[in-house]
This record gives sequence, C-alpha cells and structure tokens, in this order.
Amino acid sequence: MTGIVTKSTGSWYDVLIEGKKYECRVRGKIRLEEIKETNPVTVGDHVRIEIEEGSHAITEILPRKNHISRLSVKKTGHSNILAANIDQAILIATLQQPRTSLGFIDRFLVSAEAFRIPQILVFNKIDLYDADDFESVQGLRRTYERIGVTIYFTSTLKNEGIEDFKKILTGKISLIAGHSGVGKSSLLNLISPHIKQSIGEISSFNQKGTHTTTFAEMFEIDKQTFVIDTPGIKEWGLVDMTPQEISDYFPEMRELRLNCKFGSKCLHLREPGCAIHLALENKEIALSRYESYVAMAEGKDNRK
Ligand SMILES: Nc1nc2c(ncn2[C@@H]2O[C@H](COP(=O)(O)OP(=O)(O)OP(=O)(O)O)[C@@H](O)[C@H]2O)c(=O)[nH]1
Ligand SMILES: [Mg+2]
Ligand SMILES: [Zn+2]
Repeated sequence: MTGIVTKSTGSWYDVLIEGKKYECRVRGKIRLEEIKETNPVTVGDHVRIEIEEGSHAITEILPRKNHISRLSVKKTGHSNILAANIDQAILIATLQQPRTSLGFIDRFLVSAEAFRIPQILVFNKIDLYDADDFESVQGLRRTYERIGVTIYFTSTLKNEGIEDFKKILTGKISLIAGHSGVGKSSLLNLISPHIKQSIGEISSFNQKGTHTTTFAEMFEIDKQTFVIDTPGIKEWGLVDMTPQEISDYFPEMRELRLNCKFGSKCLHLREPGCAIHLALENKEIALSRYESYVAMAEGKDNRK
C-alpha cells in the first residue's frame, strides 16, 4: 500500500491511505537521495507501508518532486526537512511580536526557489502595526511583488484578510512556516472547522512565541486542498549552496548575472562595474535583497 505522510513526530508517523489514517513506524534502513538529514521521513512524503505482526511500518519513500529544508541547528552539516511534495511555500511573517527579519525571509525564499516552489509571504498581526510599520510594509510589497512573490496582510484578531488567504490555498498542498508566535496555527484554525490547533502565548519577556506547535502536520481542508502547519523556526540556515547557486535563486539576479562582464565566475561582491552592481545602482535590485545575497554568499552566520 502507498500513502502520504500527514504527521511526523520523529518516532511515529501518520500515513493517509484512501481517507484512512495509519500510525506507522519506520522499518530498517530507508534509502534516500540525500544522506545527511535529521529526519528521513517528512510530512508530504509518499511512502510504501507494510503490515508486520499487526503493526504498520514505512518501508520505502517514493521519489520526491521537491522538498524544503534548512540547516539543522542541533547537528552540524545535517539538514532538517520541513516538508516534501508541496505546491507552494507560505511564510507567515510579522513586523510585531515577534518581528521577522528580512534575512530570514530571504533565506526561506531562496530555499523554496531552489526547487522553483512558488512562494507567498503573509504579514500577520496587522492590527498591531504602527504608522512606521505600514510604511515599511508598502516598501516590502514593492520589493517582493517585483520578484514574483505574492504578498498578503492578515489579522486573525480583527478577522482581516482571512478570506483572501483562504483562497490562495484552494486546490493546493501548502506549507505554512515561520517563527514561533507569528500566528500560523491561529490562521489555520480560522480557515477550517476541522483544524483545532493549540494557540500559544507571546512571552512578555522577549515578545517571542513559546513553541506551541511541536510536530508538523498536514490537514485536509477539502479533497484537493491541504495545509501543513509546522513548529516555529528560530533560525533558517541555508543548506550548502555555492554563491552561483544562490544568485540563481534570486529571481532578480538570475538573468542579469548572465550578462555580467566578469562571466559566470563573478560573485557580484566587490567586482567594479559588475552587472548586479549596476542594477543595484539603478534600483532594479532592492538593497535589502542584495544585502541578503551578500550575507548568504559570504556564508556569514546570519540565521535569525
Ligand atoms: N494581535 C494579534 N495577535 C495574534 C494574531 N494572530 C495570532 N496572534 C496571537 O499570537 C500568539 C501566537 O499564535 P499561534 O497561532 O500559536 O502562533 P504559531 O505561529 O502557531 O506559533 P508556534 O506554534 O509556536 O510556532 C497567540 O497569542 C495569538 O492569539 C493577530 O493577527 N493579531
Ligand atoms: Mg502553532
Ligand atoms: Zn557580477
């Protein structure tokens, strides 16, 4: 039998087969294309399961069409896969409680762009934004819409933007990710009566979330529509990528770098008159995006 992993706890997994869920363990050694990861089986994986002595075991992971992963914080050199076989990657961000940094956003987008997974950015908690935040948000909208990222604004408290958010999910498998406390579970609870995720507190000490969702889980909204709620992420480390690969995953650099007079070896860091520098001067590339590129290409520890 083959099915789809809908929940992963690290020790057991829920596998959905024709509308029925089976609790499974992983048997023996599973072979994978990537060797270095902390979680070999992830939500969204298509797997083969067998029944052994009355219990169910995952015996094979079928090839993935894509996956989204980051560098593991706990184990150096290993990556942690958030989900596999998704149609779109949705980052829930906010400018308040807790603020999401542009570096974090850009590393998430690059990780999705590596597999050409469409990206959506949702700024939640707009009820908490002040005038400066709304001004920033206009700038962010220009920066991200220009590179093909769809951007939405929501408030679960005031029930704003929720209908539009719901529409973008229709007919797709969506990964929902972001820092702890940005409101991922709150948003999902609002869009479907079947989803009843626990909602956490924001710590009054540091205005951050308290890691309420502990396991990634996929929910069915209707026959064609699935969402994956994930635990809050503290840091997003890029998995191994060369500067050339990174610039390929910045859509605004992808074409330009082919015209760079320094050729395909150019890192676009300090080379005078390089095509990327010229585009930056002409404001065709946003400064914050270029800064994110530089931090990634130089491999700076800049994960937050
Ligand atoms: N003011 C305001 N608070 C919100 C909004 N959305 C969520 N919150 C609050 O933010 C806190 C965290 O919400 P959760 O939905 O648990 O956040 P999460 O992203 O799922 O967090 P983790 O599961 O820890 O990763 C709760 O106190 C929510 O009530 C919003 O739009 N406005
Ligand atoms: Mg949650
Ligand atoms: Zn260049």
